[in-house]
Amino acid sequence: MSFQDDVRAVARQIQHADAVTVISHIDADGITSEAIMVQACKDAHIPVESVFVRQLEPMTMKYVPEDSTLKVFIDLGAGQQNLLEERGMGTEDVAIIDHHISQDVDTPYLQVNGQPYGHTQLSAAGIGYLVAKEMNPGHPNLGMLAKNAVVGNVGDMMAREHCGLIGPAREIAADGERAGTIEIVQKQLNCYGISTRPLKVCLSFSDDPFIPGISNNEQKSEAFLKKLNIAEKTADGKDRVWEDLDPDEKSGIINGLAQQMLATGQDVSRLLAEHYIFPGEEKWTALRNASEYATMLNACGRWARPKVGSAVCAGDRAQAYWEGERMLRHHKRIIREMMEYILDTGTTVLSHIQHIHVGDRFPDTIVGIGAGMALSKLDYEKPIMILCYLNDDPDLVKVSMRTNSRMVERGIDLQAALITASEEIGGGGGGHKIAAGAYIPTNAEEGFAELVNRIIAEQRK
Ligand SMILES: [Mn+2]
Repeated sequence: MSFQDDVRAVARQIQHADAVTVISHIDADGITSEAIMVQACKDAHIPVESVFVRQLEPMTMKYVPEDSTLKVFIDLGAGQQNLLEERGMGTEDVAIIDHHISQDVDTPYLQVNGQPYGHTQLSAAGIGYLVAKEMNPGHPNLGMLAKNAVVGNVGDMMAREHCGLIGPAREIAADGERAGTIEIVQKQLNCYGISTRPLKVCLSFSDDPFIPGISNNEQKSEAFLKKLNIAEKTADGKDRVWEDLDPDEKSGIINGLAQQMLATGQDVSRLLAEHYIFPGEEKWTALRNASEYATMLNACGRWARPKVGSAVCAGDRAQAYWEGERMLRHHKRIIREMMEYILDTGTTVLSHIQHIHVGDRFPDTIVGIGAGMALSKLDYEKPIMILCYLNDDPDLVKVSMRTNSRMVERGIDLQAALITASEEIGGGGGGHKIAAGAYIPTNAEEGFAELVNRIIAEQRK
């Protein structure tokens, strides 16, 4: 079997279904995945409903209806096939579209997953798009589906490692470009917020790559722009954003930053990246480019309104869009408050990490993001660990850790550290080298930071 064979098999399973239930995850990849599958089913005249879960686990299985619909698990399911088996689901009841590590069970559920074929930079939304395209290659909404797929891939950090999408995900972006829904802009500054962030803010927030004298420094960013004679405001007094700049201004900034980096012996290989712009969306809105769009969807999901995000993906630019905008503003405000709380309270600094317990002040769904933001203002050499309580489970503490690319290059692997440490005390963890999380028993909280500190100390080169 090839990857394409798997795509085809899942597409056929869906096409033969009388009705479908899509079960998906609440982040940007999950939400775009759901939107893609719902659209594909609707266009094939298959009745479809959907369910979002924060995680597929014994407690959330109750949201998966016990009816005769085909259950399409997307962006989850591969690692939880035992739950499907325990439910008594057969191969004819299930199709799994996922990009997480698969778990072997006795029942050979139909699954399409890029992992075994080496497509490690292809998220669930990307695979969902390929299934939808296989269901109807001449799909009239292919451009819209491709756009959603690119948002999902970018939201799941598939463009991070190579400063752009690669492989099948890149081909999907090219499909969107052909359909006129996506504009791929090459050799742009590797930064976030190109459509809505004022220039100096956009520059000062970039920390991958870290630009000495610019990153984390809004005043110096402003001075840098002034030196290059780049106006910060438009004629009518609005803050200009990266997208507003003309090509000469963009290359002026890029050259200036490259010089600044080279002068201090920095590696400039991550300075440029590909941007994915959506020309059909309003300028100066979060929907205008893939990464800011993904943030809006994540905001909807993390504040328990994934269906709002889904409606935005399906094209709602009225009520759902306004609600999405509101969630995004709220999301950013709470994250800023959390960052300020961490900076005001201060972290406990150990030899190799720093940590803080925020109790139940902030929802566990945003603690990791707040950690990353706070770290950009703290000692970057010491990964930050944030502990918080869960409002629905007093027996567990959520642990979030963040570091940055410079420390990953020096050997830090937060995923490995948290898996080892949490398993030692009866918890569980996962994630990536740069960002990871774990759940640990509340009674094992004491001493956990010291345990992780020892592991991180051994990792440091
Ligand atoms: Mn995903």
